[in-house]
Amino acid sequence: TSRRPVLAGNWKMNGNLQLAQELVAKFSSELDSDAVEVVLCPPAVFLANVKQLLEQNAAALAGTRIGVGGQNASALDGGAHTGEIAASMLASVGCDYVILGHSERRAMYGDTTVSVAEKFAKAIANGLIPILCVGESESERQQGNTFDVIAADLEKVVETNGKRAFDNAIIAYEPLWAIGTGNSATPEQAQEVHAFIRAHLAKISDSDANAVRILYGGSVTPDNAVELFAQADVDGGLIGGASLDADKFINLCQMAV
Ligand code: G2H
Repeated sequence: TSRRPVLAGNWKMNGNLQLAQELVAKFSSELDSDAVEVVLCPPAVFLANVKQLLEQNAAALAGTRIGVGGQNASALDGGAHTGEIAASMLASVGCDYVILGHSERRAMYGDTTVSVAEKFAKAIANGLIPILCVGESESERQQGNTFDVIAADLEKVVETNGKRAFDNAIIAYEPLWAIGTGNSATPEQAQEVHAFIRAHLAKISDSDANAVRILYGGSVTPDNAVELFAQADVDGGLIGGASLDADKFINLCQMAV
Protein backbone atom coordinates (compact mmCIF):
# COMPACT_ATOMS: atom_id res chain seq x y z
CA THR A 1 0.00 0.00 0.00
CA SER A 2 1.02 3.60 -0.25
CA ARG A 3 0.06 4.51 3.29
CA ARG A 4 2.92 6.29 5.02
CA PRO A 5 3.38 4.72 8.48
CA VAL A 6 2.95 6.87 11.57
CA LEU A 7 4.83 6.44 14.82
CA ALA A 8 3.30 8.51 17.61
CA GLY A 9 4.84 8.77 21.06
CA ASN A 10 2.26 9.32 23.79
CA TRP A 11 4.22 10.46 26.83
CA LYS A 12 1.08 10.51 29.00
CA MET A 13 1.89 12.38 32.26
CA ASN A 14 5.60 11.63 31.99
CA GLY A 15 8.75 13.15 30.61
CA ASN A 16 10.40 16.54 30.80
CA LEU A 17 12.38 18.98 28.69
CA GLN A 18 15.46 16.83 28.98
CA LEU A 19 13.68 13.94 27.28
CA ALA A 20 12.59 16.30 24.52
CA GLN A 21 16.17 17.45 24.00
CA GLU A 22 17.44 13.88 24.00
CA LEU A 23 14.87 12.80 21.42
CA VAL A 24 15.50 15.71 19.10
CA ALA A 25 19.26 15.18 19.33
CA LYS A 26 18.84 11.52 18.47
CA PHE A 27 16.46 12.24 15.62
CA SER A 28 18.94 14.78 14.28
CA SER A 29 21.77 12.28 14.19
CA GLU A 30 20.03 8.94 13.64
CA LEU A 31 16.83 9.38 11.64
CA ASP A 32 17.25 10.17 7.98
CA SER A 33 14.02 8.99 6.44
CA ASP A 34 10.80 10.73 5.48
CA ALA A 35 9.11 7.36 5.00
CA VAL A 36 7.75 7.44 8.55
CA GLU A 37 5.67 10.24 10.03
CA VAL A 38 6.77 10.76 13.63
CA VAL A 39 4.49 12.48 16.14
CA LEU A 40 5.66 13.60 19.58
CA CYS A 41 2.84 13.99 22.11
CA PRO A 42 4.34 15.39 25.33
CA PRO A 43 2.27 16.92 28.12
CA ALA A 44 0.77 20.17 26.83
CA VAL A 45 3.11 22.42 28.83
CA PHE A 46 6.03 21.15 26.75
CA LEU A 47 4.43 21.37 23.30
CA ALA A 48 5.78 24.81 22.44
CA ASN A 49 9.27 23.83 23.63
CA VAL A 50 9.28 20.65 21.58
CA LYS A 51 8.09 22.56 18.54
CA GLN A 52 10.85 25.11 19.08
CA LEU A 53 13.50 22.41 19.47
CA LEU A 54 12.40 20.85 16.17
CA GLU A 55 12.61 24.24 14.47
CA GLN A 56 16.04 24.97 15.93
CA ASN A 57 17.28 21.67 14.55
CA ALA A 58 15.50 21.95 11.21
CA ALA A 59 18.69 21.68 9.17
CA ALA A 60 19.78 18.44 10.86
CA LEU A 61 16.23 17.11 10.61
CA ALA A 62 15.85 17.86 6.90
CA GLY A 63 14.41 14.84 5.12
CA THR A 64 12.40 13.66 8.11
CA ARG A 65 8.79 14.27 9.07
CA ILE A 66 8.36 14.99 12.76
CA GLY A 67 5.29 16.72 14.13
CA VAL A 68 3.85 17.41 17.54
CA GLY A 69 0.47 16.54 18.97
CA GLY A 70 -1.65 17.16 22.04
CA GLN A 71 -2.90 14.29 24.20
CA ASN A 72 -6.44 15.67 24.45
CA ALA A 73 -8.45 18.74 23.48
CA SER A 74 -11.71 20.24 24.66
CA ALA A 75 -15.01 19.81 22.85
CA LEU A 76 -15.58 23.51 23.54
CA ASP A 77 -14.07 26.64 21.99
CA GLY A 78 -13.13 28.41 25.22
CA GLY A 79 -14.52 30.03 28.33
CA ALA A 80 -14.72 29.26 32.02
CA HIS A 81 -13.35 25.69 31.93
CA THR A 82 -10.45 25.58 34.37
CA GLY A 83 -7.71 23.20 33.33
CA GLU A 84 -9.02 22.57 29.82
CA ILE A 85 -7.20 23.24 26.54
CA ALA A 86 -8.93 24.20 23.28
CA ALA A 87 -8.00 22.66 19.94
CA SER A 88 -7.33 26.19 18.65
CA MET A 89 -4.69 26.62 21.40
CA LEU A 90 -2.92 23.43 20.37
CA ALA A 91 -2.90 24.66 16.79
CA SER A 92 -1.56 28.04 17.88
CA VAL A 93 1.60 26.51 19.38
CA GLY A 94 2.29 24.49 16.27
CA CYS A 95 0.55 21.18 16.89
CA ASP A 96 -0.41 19.22 13.83
CA TYR A 97 -2.15 16.36 15.61
CA VAL A 98 -4.18 15.58 18.70
CA ILE A 99 -4.85 12.26 20.40
CA LEU A 100 -8.55 11.92 21.20
CA GLY A 101 -10.47 9.39 23.26
CA HIS A 102 -7.52 7.58 24.77
CA SER A 103 -8.88 4.88 27.06
CA GLU A 104 -7.26 6.50 30.10
CA ARG A 105 -9.29 9.64 29.42
CA ARG A 106 -12.42 7.59 28.94
CA ALA A 107 -11.84 5.63 32.14
CA MET A 108 -10.69 8.47 34.41
CA TYR A 109 -11.67 11.84 32.90
CA GLY A 110 -15.14 11.38 31.51
CA ASP A 111 -14.51 11.06 27.78
CA THR A 112 -17.39 9.27 26.06
CA THR A 113 -18.24 8.16 22.55
CA VAL A 114 -20.29 11.36 22.20
CA SER A 115 -17.77 13.82 23.65
CA VAL A 116 -14.92 12.29 21.67
CA ALA A 117 -16.90 12.80 18.45
CA GLU A 118 -17.43 16.45 19.48
CA LYS A 119 -13.73 16.89 20.25
CA PHE A 120 -13.00 15.43 16.83
CA ALA A 121 -15.09 18.23 15.28
CA LYS A 122 -13.08 20.92 17.08
CA ALA A 123 -9.81 19.29 16.06
CA ILE A 124 -10.81 19.24 12.39
CA ALA A 125 -12.16 22.81 12.54
CA ASN A 126 -8.75 23.95 13.82
CA GLY A 127 -6.71 22.09 11.22
CA LEU A 128 -5.50 19.35 13.57
CA ILE A 129 -5.31 15.72 12.54
CA PRO A 130 -7.18 13.67 15.15
CA ILE A 131 -5.61 10.42 16.31
CA LEU A 132 -8.84 8.72 17.35
CA CYS A 133 -8.31 5.95 19.90
CA VAL A 134 -10.69 3.01 19.92
CA GLY A 135 -10.53 -0.36 21.62
CA GLU A 136 -12.35 -2.96 23.66
CA SER A 137 -11.96 -4.01 27.28
CA GLU A 138 -11.06 -7.54 28.21
CA SER A 139 -14.65 -8.39 29.13
CA GLU A 140 -16.01 -6.86 25.93
CA ARG A 141 -13.63 -9.09 24.01
CA GLN A 142 -14.62 -12.16 26.01
CA GLN A 143 -18.29 -11.43 25.32
CA GLY A 144 -17.63 -11.14 21.60
CA ASN A 145 -18.38 -7.41 21.47
CA THR A 146 -15.04 -6.12 20.18
CA PHE A 147 -16.29 -5.10 16.75
CA ASP A 148 -19.52 -3.56 18.10
CA VAL A 149 -17.70 -1.37 20.61
CA ILE A 150 -15.33 -0.06 17.96
CA ALA A 151 -18.05 0.36 15.34
CA ALA A 152 -20.07 2.52 17.74
CA ASP A 153 -17.20 5.02 18.10
CA LEU A 154 -16.55 5.17 14.35
CA GLU A 155 -20.25 5.64 13.61
CA LYS A 156 -20.63 8.44 16.14
CA VAL A 157 -17.69 10.29 14.59
CA VAL A 158 -19.30 10.02 11.14
CA GLU A 159 -22.71 11.02 12.49
CA THR A 160 -21.20 14.10 14.17
CA ASN A 161 -18.62 15.07 11.55
CA GLY A 162 -20.12 13.92 8.28
CA LYS A 163 -19.34 11.22 5.76
CA ARG A 164 -15.90 12.60 4.98
CA ALA A 165 -14.81 12.72 8.64
CA PHE A 166 -11.86 10.40 8.05
CA ASP A 167 -10.40 12.26 5.06
CA ASN A 168 -7.68 13.62 7.32
CA ALA A 169 -7.68 11.55 10.48
CA ILE A 170 -5.71 8.70 12.00
CA ILE A 171 -7.16 5.84 14.02
CA ALA A 172 -5.35 4.05 16.83
CA TYR A 173 -6.57 0.62 17.86
CA GLU A 174 -5.68 0.12 21.50
CA PRO A 175 -7.17 -2.94 23.18
CA LEU A 176 -7.58 -1.92 26.83
CA TRP A 177 -6.17 -5.19 28.09
CA ALA A 178 -2.91 -4.50 26.25
CA ILE A 179 -2.25 -0.98 27.51
CA GLY A 180 0.74 -0.63 29.80
CA THR A 181 0.45 -4.29 30.72
CA GLY A 182 3.42 -5.61 28.79
CA ASN A 183 0.82 -7.86 27.19
CA SER A 184 0.54 -6.74 23.57
CA ALA A 185 -2.12 -8.08 21.22
CA THR A 186 -0.74 -10.74 18.90
CA PRO A 187 -0.08 -9.61 15.34
CA GLU A 188 -3.05 -11.74 14.25
CA GLN A 189 -5.38 -10.17 16.81
CA ALA A 190 -4.30 -6.70 15.77
CA GLN A 191 -4.65 -7.42 12.06
CA GLU A 192 -8.14 -8.85 12.54
CA VAL A 193 -9.39 -5.69 14.22
CA HIS A 194 -7.52 -3.32 11.91
CA ALA A 195 -9.07 -5.06 8.88
CA PHE A 196 -12.50 -4.72 10.50
CA ILE A 197 -11.94 -1.01 11.12
CA ARG A 198 -10.95 -0.41 7.52
CA ALA A 199 -13.87 -2.42 6.16
CA HIS A 200 -16.30 -0.65 8.47
CA LEU A 201 -14.98 2.77 7.45
CA ALA A 202 -15.55 1.83 3.83
CA LYS A 203 -19.13 0.96 4.71
CA ILE A 204 -20.12 3.94 6.83
CA SER A 205 -18.11 6.81 5.37
CA ASP A 206 -17.20 8.39 2.03
CA SER A 207 -13.54 8.77 3.01
CA ASP A 208 -11.07 6.52 1.21
CA ALA A 209 -10.73 3.74 3.79
CA ASN A 210 -7.63 2.45 2.04
CA ALA A 211 -5.86 5.72 2.70
CA VAL A 212 -6.63 5.95 6.44
CA ARG A 213 -3.69 5.12 8.68
CA ILE A 214 -4.64 2.70 11.46
CA LEU A 215 -2.06 2.47 14.27
CA TYR A 216 -1.74 -0.27 16.83
CA GLY A 217 -1.20 0.74 20.45
CA GLY A 218 -0.70 -1.27 23.61
CA SER A 219 2.66 -2.41 24.97
CA VAL A 220 4.54 -1.97 21.70
CA THR A 221 8.29 -2.41 22.17
CA PRO A 222 11.20 -2.99 19.80
CA ASP A 223 10.79 -6.69 20.62
CA ASN A 224 7.27 -7.09 19.25
CA ALA A 225 7.00 -4.21 16.80
CA VAL A 226 8.43 -5.76 13.66
CA GLU A 227 5.73 -8.40 13.47
CA LEU A 228 2.95 -6.00 14.41
CA PHE A 229 4.03 -3.40 11.85
CA ALA A 230 4.31 -6.10 9.19
CA GLN A 231 0.55 -6.75 9.26
CA ALA A 232 -1.27 -5.59 6.14
CA ASP A 233 -3.58 -3.14 7.92
CA VAL A 234 -1.23 -1.98 10.67
CA ASP A 235 0.21 1.38 9.63
CA GLY A 236 2.48 2.09 12.58
CA GLY A 237 1.97 2.52 16.29
CA LEU A 238 0.87 4.68 19.18
CA ILE A 239 3.62 4.14 21.72
CA GLY A 240 3.37 4.83 25.44
CA GLY A 241 6.05 3.46 27.76
CA ALA A 242 8.62 2.82 25.02
CA SER A 243 8.33 6.42 23.76
CA LEU A 244 9.98 7.62 27.00
CA ASP A 245 13.21 5.86 26.11
CA ALA A 246 14.96 7.71 23.29
CA ASP A 247 16.83 4.65 22.03
CA LYS A 248 13.72 2.49 21.95
CA PHE A 249 11.61 5.17 20.33
CA ILE A 250 14.10 5.86 17.54
CA ASN A 251 14.43 2.14 17.06
CA LEU A 252 10.67 1.86 16.66
CA CYS A 253 10.64 4.73 14.17
CA GLN A 254 13.21 2.92 12.08
CA MET A 255 11.21 -0.32 12.28
CA ALA A 256 8.07 1.41 11.03
CA VAL A 257 9.72 2.54 7.79
C1 G2H B 1 -1.39 2.57 25.06
C2 G2H B 1 0.01 2.94 24.77
C3 G2H B 1 0.11 4.34 24.22
P1 G2H B 1 1.76 1.63 26.26
O1 G2H B 1 -2.00 3.48 25.96
O2 G2H B 1 -1.05 5.05 23.98
O3 G2H B 1 0.75 2.87 25.98
O4 G2H B 1 2.60 1.53 25.02
O5 G2H B 1 2.55 2.05 27.46
O6 G2H B 1 0.93 0.41 26.47
